[in-house]
Amino acid sequence: MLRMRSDLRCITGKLCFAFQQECKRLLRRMPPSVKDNMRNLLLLLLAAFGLCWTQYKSNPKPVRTSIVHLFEWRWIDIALECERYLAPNGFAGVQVSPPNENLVVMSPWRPWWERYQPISYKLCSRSGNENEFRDMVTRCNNVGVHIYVDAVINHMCGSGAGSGYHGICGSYFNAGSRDFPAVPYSSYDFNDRICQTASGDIENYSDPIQVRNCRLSGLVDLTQRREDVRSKIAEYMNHMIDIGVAGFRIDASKHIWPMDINAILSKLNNLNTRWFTKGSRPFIYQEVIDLGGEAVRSSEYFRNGHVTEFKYGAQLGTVLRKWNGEKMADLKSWGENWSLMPSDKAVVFVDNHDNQRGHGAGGASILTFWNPRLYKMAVSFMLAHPYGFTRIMSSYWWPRDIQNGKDFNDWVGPPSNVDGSIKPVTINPNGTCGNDWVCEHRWDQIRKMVTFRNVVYGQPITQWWDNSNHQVAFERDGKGFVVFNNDDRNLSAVLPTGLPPGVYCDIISGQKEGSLCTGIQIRVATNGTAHFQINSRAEDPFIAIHVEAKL
Ligand code: AAO
Repeated sequence: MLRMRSDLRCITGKLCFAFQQECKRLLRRMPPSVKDNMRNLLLLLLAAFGLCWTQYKSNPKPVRTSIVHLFEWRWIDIALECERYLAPNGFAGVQVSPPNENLVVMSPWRPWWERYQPISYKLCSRSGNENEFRDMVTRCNNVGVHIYVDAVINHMCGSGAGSGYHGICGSYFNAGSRDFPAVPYSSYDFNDRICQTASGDIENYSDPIQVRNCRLSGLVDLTQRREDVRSKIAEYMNHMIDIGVAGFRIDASKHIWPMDINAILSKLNNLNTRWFTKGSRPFIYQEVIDLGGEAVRSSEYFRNGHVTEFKYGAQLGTVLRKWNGEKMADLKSWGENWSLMPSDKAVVFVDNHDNQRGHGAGGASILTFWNPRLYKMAVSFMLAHPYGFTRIMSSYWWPRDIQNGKDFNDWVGPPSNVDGSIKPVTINPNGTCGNDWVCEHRWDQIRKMVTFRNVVYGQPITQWWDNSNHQVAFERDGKGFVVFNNDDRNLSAVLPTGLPPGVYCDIISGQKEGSLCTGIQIRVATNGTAHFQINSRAEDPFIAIHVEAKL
């Protein structure tokens, strides 16, 4: 019954919307010679359907549409960031680094990747202890920013990690005999008897069986087919759900059979009703790298939830770098037509913690903070475009040492003190971060495009313009308009914006402060057109306006 009603609302909503669009189109094209009463009649109908549209609009409350990965941040810093920055700027949530106890790696010295080698499911890591984790979840939820945990459940530590009390919180393990008493797991819980490769590692990605049953980079591989393994994993995840987390990134999902993930998910509790409506399920996004050409496909995981779309950053990077003759104008069909997965399944990002330093996949086209001008454009395009669920990367600085295309410092961990503890994220008077934290999410343009995405949420692209080259512009139906100039020539064009007439403040060069604009002002004429000028050498060669930045 409920479902029927919501389908009906959806269909009616879509009809209203289509009718409104048609009226708008007719009005735009109507020659002045047409009698006034005809115009009036259409305006009346438009107003009536405007009412019906408002009634069926899905999200009357301000929406929050993007999450940020605060890579390697301490829980106490994330709690502060939720309160002082993420909530006021409309961020939906935070992806946090793996919170469970991991192997302490001393050589190389305390690499970031030690956190992807679990020793136990105690909430105890370089980011903080369980009390600090609870405090972070509570304080972030209290201001409407939700926590998404990076769940490393495919494996435990590397098979060569030896034995001893080297878990970061002192738990004992023996990697050789597959003994992890702090969970507990024993040799029966691992895939060693099932994997068929000579080395025991994944040797060939075109064989889906070994991709799931053998070790990824030597990491001892759990058998999620076993009931006790499923239960231990679910117990770990439920512990965090009960504390108040909203969902999970499932690390290395490609290496777990989709049906085993499904079985684990079916054991998960509903979200904590202190913050979430009764019956809410955790938001799940699975890390599956599918750039095409391999045996394992993203689509195998859709029934479990969302999936990371790695083609997104790789292809967007190629376009913005103008490689292979690709142009921004080609982005007119951006989305499924570029053989990306269905939008409602995709978690999208320009870069992630792996491919920003040459791990994982994506290749050289990936844009990162090291190339700030193009990076800001890429992230802003992602936030302006309706495709996918958006995740923003927030990094720390490290001393890159690139020789023949490889970064020999790709292992360097977060800013830390001599004892290995992570340094606090300090905030400079101008709002940027100190102590070598890059904080891309605090870059002005990115912050304001997060707001843009919230304002235009649910609105399709209704006008697209390009110069057949690297200049493009598009409207998010009546709510916002963006123009990008990645060309070698200046842009000067009068474009139909579809926005109500008035003066708008460009949120990239400045912002609306009261009735004033600190940046470029864009005047939308009564026929909806506006004149845009963007110098090809501008540091930020793009303009964005939306209805909440109207003066
Ligand atoms: C560390 C050491 C290792 C050591 C190991 C055990 O670095 O030398 O053997 O400990 O002692 C992270 C680090 C690893 C680290 C690990 C554990 O990245 O270096 O190993 O922690 O500490 C695959 C997986 C994907 C995974 C990615 C890194 O499919 O799930 O590798 N990402 C996640 C995390 C990541 C983490 C782990 C998983 C493990 O995000 O941070 O590892 O928990 C192909 C496949 C991909 C595959 C890549 C890389 O990609 O498609 O599935 O990702 O190879 O192996 C073209 C192709 C593209 C291909 C790519 C590279 O682009 O189109 O498909 O080339 O060949």
